[in-house]
Amino acid sequence: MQLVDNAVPATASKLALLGAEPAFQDTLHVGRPNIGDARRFLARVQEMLERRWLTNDGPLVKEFEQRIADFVGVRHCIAMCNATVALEIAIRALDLKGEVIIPSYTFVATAHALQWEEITPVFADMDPRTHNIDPAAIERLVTPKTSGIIGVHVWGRPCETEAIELVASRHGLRVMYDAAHAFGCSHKGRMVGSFGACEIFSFHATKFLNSFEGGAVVTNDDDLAEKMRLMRNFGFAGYDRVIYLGMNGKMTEVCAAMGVSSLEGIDEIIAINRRNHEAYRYGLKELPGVTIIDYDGAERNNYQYVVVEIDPALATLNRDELVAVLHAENVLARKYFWPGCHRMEPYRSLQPNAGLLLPETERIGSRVIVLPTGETVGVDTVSTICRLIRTAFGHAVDVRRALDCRAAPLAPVAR
Ligand code: T4K
Repeated sequence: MQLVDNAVPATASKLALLGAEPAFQDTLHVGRPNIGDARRFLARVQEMLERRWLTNDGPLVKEFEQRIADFVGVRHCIAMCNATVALEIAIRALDLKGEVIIPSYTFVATAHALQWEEITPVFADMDPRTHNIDPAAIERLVTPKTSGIIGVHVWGRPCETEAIELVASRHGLRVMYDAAHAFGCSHKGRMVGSFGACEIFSFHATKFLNSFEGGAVVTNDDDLAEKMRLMRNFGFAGYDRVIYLGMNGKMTEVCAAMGVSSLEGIDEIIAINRRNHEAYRYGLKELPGVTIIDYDGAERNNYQYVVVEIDPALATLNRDELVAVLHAENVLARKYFWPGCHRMEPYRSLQPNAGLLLPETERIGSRVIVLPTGETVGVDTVSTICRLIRTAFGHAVDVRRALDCRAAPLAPVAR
């Protein structure tokens, strides 16, 4: 593996922000889809077209569900059109009401799924060591209106499920997990997907395992599974019989074809992600104020997110300055999950003081940067990105001056 030489930052003039050509001609994205074996996918699509069964619980969806359930080791998998709808259906099937406690540090879909069901998301602070919801913060937010908790396994690193379920049992609350990031990960040797009443995966194009758009609810609860299966299809329990308020949450056959093909290549994708993660760790080693978040080597991980924390007290540039440097190089690094759900609408207006109880979410949220990885990113690319980061930190004064000039209003033209 060719890795970056940590010792030698290039000269400042090599940075696009300071006038050089961008290091990359084509934009590097966080979330560039992994395609896997396109021929196998296309063969499945051809068969699907010949079968003329395109959606509504077709054979590819059934196969995808069975394979996911087997992989995770649960009794039921109900595939859906995306994880947001899967969250909504699960929330309704669990009969959550009133207030539900969730982290603010998550993709806004977790909060929206509740608000859409007219349930108030109550934002709990994170544990800064894990970026996951802090069980002690949950306990402090329980009120007579609280009906449940949705934990989010941020970056695929599992929540403290034991502590969360203890709080839940003390207060009689239901627990479910947004496992959008955590397919293929384990917690204490048990696959994510089998915790709480149910868990939700996302197979969106940007996820390491993708079905274009897609998601799934997995559960060991037979009754809950049956209810969600019907709710996914308008609540139909037979040709002319509707027994629940349902919606259209179905996964299409073409999405399932992509999902099955992706699943067949999962080991290769994880190996690539892991290799890239290690290359980033090596490339950013011992850079003051820069920490790459780690995965527990004793567990199964998908390594789909390369997450770096920049400590403004120790690093020569802050997170936003580094993002500007990388964007100028066509590296579209992302500030997930900035600024936190509580600062997004409608929560910002509905709960204007929520931030007062979220100091760690605010602090960590302003430090995190997510870097590109996946099938389209090779170790040479990782080396270049790390070298750019080292160069920027090594020439912070020049970088800051260039950013100040860009921000300054144009001086009036002299006559
Ligand atoms: N819960 C959690 C914790 C989640 O993180 C998510 C989704 C959900 C629930 C909801 O799951 P779904 O309902 O989506 O199944 C992206 C994804 O769209 C979103 O699925 C994901 N989390 C989130 C973390 O990332 P954006 O708004 O950042 O997407 P966007 O359009 O900026 O795309 C990201 C990058 O990927 C861009 O630079 C472009 C690139 N890209 C994207 C697509 C779709 C490509 O190169 N090709 C593509 O086909 O949310």
